[in-house]
Amino acid sequence: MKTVYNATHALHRAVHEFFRGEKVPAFEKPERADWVLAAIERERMGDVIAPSSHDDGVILKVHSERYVRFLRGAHAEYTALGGIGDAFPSVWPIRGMRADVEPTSFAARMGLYSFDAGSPLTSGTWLAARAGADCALTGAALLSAGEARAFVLTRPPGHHAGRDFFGGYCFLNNAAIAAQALRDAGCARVAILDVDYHHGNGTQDIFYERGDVFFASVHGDPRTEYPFYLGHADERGVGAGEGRNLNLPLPAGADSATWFAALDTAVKAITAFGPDAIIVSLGVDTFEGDPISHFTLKTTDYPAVGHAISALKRPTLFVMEGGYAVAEIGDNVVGVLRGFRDA
Ligand code: OKP
Ligand code: ZN
Repeated sequence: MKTVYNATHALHRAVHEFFRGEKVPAFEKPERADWVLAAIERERMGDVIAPSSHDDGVILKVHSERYVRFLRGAHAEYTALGGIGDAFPSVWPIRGMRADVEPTSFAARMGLYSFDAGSPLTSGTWLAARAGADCALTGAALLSAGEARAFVLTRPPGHHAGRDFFGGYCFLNNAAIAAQALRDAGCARVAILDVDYHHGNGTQDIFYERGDVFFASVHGDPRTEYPFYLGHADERGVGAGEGRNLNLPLPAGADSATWFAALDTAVKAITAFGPDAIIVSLGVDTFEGDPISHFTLKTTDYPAVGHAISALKRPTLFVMEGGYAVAEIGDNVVGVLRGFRDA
């Protein structure tokens, strides 16, 4: 299985985030990808390749033009205004306020295009995220060229980024970009299976009204878990997307058997949808030792995740999302990929 690796990921290196009233070292850090790459090489999972360059065409089908324009120049704009270090939003257009008028103020645009204050925007965020989109597009092209599987190893992650907003450490939605690329390359139907601990609200947002891309997610119940305001079981899609969104929220602390039963439900629903290709938003923050999540999977459980996904019997692109227990992240990711390959 080839790995498309974003070698420029470390350009995105947030210093702090806010946690329980304190500034703490950012959880989403470069070491995450370094450790996954080390495990890929140690376990001889296959060639590690660089992405090829793609224009913005597919990106602009899943993200709005004004959002992409903002993101590309945001940190330089912040610095020119005297901003120091990483940029954070501080004000948001909540219900009843205007999101259709793009303000001139930089602070106001930071809030317009984000939904939390936990996603530092750094000097290298755009370059790292844009290279990640190239990795996603390269991974999709591998599947279109006949590969049965591939892995996109990138950060920052993508599944919380919606059509015109960032948040949850995510800026460009790599999984959504790959799904759109596969659609454009001739797949009539694509399914995205999100196994990250956190609901992929951005991916759901992008495809909620579309019938051609099925989104299924197993995640911590948003009543108590981030991203809180989306991810409930009654969100089933609208219009052409009716019935094409499946949320399987589980209580924080859910055991592995419960989690695997939900995964099985998702796999059955995707099978019924009949996709031509699968994108897996692969977060391993379901791990028992994850510092910001509350499921209880063990390292020895991860091969069974890959095995369960292989039952879909479709070309499959794994895209890296979360996982913050750095010492174990490599073994957990490689476990999934190995379980899939060896099925
Ligand atoms: C991104 B992904 C921790 C609070 C949670 C946001 C979590 C984003 C997770 N300080 N902050 O889905 O793994
Ligand atoms: Zn997560």
